[in-house]
Amino acid sequence: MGQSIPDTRIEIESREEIEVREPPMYRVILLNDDYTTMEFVVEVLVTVFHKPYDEATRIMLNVHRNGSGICGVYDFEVAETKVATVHKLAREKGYPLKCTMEKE
Ligand code: TYC
Repeated sequence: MGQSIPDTRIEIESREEIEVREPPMYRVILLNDDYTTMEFVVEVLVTVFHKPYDEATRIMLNVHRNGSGICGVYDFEVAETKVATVHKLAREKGYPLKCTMEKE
């Protein structure tokens, strides 16, 4: 009759908590001014925000009438790059066009 070996095993609880939150998203907002041409704003909406021409025209007129308007919703890096691109293109043409971003 052998001596019984004491059970020294321990139970390891390996419960990992996985982060499942979505990354925050940012609205990119175009602001109205009195100097930037309507054509340039439409061009920006088509080339930077990939809007079809008719939608770009609608967004531009909405900004013109209401003072500001949403161009799109993106993650932080994309939104930041779009804002910087709009400002760069506008400054190259001497327009004061402004664009901002806000967390959703
Ligand atoms: N208000 C400008 C004009 O009458 C047009 C314009 C629209 C400017 C939208 C900026 O974000 C803007 N020429």
